[in-house]
Amino acid sequence: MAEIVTVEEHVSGEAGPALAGVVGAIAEAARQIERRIRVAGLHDVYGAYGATNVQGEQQQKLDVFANDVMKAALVGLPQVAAIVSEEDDAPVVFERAGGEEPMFVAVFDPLDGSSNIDVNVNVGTIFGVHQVGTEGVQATFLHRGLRQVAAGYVVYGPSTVMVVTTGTGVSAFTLNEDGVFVRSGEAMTMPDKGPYYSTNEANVASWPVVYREYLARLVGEGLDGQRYSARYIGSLVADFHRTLLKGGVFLYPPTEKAPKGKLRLLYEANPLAMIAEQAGGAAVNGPERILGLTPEHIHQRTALILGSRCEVEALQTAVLEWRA
Ligand code: AHM
Ligand code: MG
Repeated sequence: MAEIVTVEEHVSGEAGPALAGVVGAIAEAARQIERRIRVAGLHDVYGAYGATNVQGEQQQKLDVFANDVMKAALVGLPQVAAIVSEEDDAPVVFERAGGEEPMFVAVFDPLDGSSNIDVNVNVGTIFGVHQVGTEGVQATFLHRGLRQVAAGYVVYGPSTVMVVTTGTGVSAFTLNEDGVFVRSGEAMTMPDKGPYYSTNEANVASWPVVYREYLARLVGEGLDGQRYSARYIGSLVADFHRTLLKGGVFLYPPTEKAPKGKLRLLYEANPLAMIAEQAGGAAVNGPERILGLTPEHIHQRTALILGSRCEVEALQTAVLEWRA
């Protein structure tokens, strides 16, 4: 029988117990979120909560539940100095004594894919972890994605799977019958090129022309003779998870409604970009590498093109030529 390795044991082996404690707490929160989602129809947890978050979006009851669970899991850890959540206007900074131990900031989107929450379609949790440096906690919020010491996501679906990197490859953990995330994949790699593009095509008319031409190329002549098929769920985690396993490209370009892009740099784009790169893929905002961007504020939005190396590089090259 295969050896059973939990996500916390795995991360501890890769990056030490302090970081493993943070990832383990997120796994525990995900276990609780999964339990609530699994029986959501039996309880009064579907629908709107009645408030809007700082992004002006209506919060769903499950958004609020997931945010509370994530915060409760992390607040108790002495090595977590602060958290940044999509659902909270400002970072929450904890009073910590400090000392020799490493300290971390966790950034997360507690429940991503709000339009799919009420309809029994995949949703997810996305997280990144930064280590607090000598420059202090406040500066850590605006670290570039390159400085993440861990990143990952949980996709709640037919199976609930947590995908994690600490900078030495990508591993997957499947939630078992006992509520434990057990390692089910190691050294995961994304195909260099894949069969699918994943995007909200209803926005095409309001994309910059270079993105329209790129999409027309994927469905027309294709790349290197391979033409593409479409897959779009509308939950970033699920669309990315498929892209990681099967290859291809996810794109959320700038639109008229969201000229800087819709997705958030800190807790959506950066964690998935780190996973993509660690698996041999790539992530850009058009011209630039996502992980190299310096955030100006915690809820900053970005265009996001993410997936197999071949498709992402083709897009980046086209954008750079178009701008030249
Ligand atoms: P959310 O954080 O409010 O859930 O929004 C993010 C979601 C992503 O999961 C998904 O990629 C995107 O929004 C879908 O947007 P659209 O409905 O415009 O296609
Ligand atoms: Mg989100």
